[in-house]
Amino acid sequence: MIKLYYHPISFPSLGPVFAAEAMEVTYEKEVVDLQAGQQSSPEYLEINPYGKVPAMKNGDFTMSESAAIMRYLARKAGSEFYPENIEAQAEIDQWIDFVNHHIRSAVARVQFNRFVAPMIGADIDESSVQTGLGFLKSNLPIIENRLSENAFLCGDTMTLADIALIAALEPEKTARLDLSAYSKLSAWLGTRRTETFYTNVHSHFGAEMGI
Ligand SMILES: N[C@@H](CCC(=O)N[C@@H](CS)C(=O)NCC(=O)O)C(=O)O
Repeated sequence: MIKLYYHPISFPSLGPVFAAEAMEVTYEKEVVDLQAGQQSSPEYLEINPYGKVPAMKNGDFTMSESAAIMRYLARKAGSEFYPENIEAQAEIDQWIDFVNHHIRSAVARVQFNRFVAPMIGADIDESSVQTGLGFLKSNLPIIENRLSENAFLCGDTMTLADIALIAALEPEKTARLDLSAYSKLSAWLGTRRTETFYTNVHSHFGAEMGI
């Protein structure tokens, strides 16, 4: 049985969980308690030597990196979320990379300083927040434009690229992101968050932690 190791407020680790749900993969999930340092325990380092979530175990096979895990799950399931056609895969890969490099990393800066740092008593770096918000201001219009032209990032149906985007924008509320300028994206996210693949995981980001 496929096991996904994750933490509910690690938005990178929600990508594989949402993907597994959306593709109806049979899996189980296990929370790695990041606050207790479980990611550095000898047992967990056996699964992911880099000490991060997410990770995946299927029999003797283990791996990490959210986007790679999502692709593995899709290939195993033979899912149309990552079709066999290599041009279709290339387009999905392009948008996964765009989302992870240009959106998720910017959200992470804002989320860390506005939400995680106060929670763990770390210093808040306001210049990092401004850098993150600047990246989002440059890059979210590209997503907005894409979703104005297509129902999903890569056309008419949902793919792994959309799952990556949904996961990347999970901290919308906790990072106090203002997405109101992006009406298509906001409506799109609102709809996605009512869908079974999402509600099977949680009602909203942070719900598991009482946030
Ligand atoms: N590139 C990785 C990022 C994973 C990552 O940064 N995970 C964080 C949580 S969001 C983590 O496990 N941090 C624990 C630590 O560094 O101790 C992916 O996409 O899977």
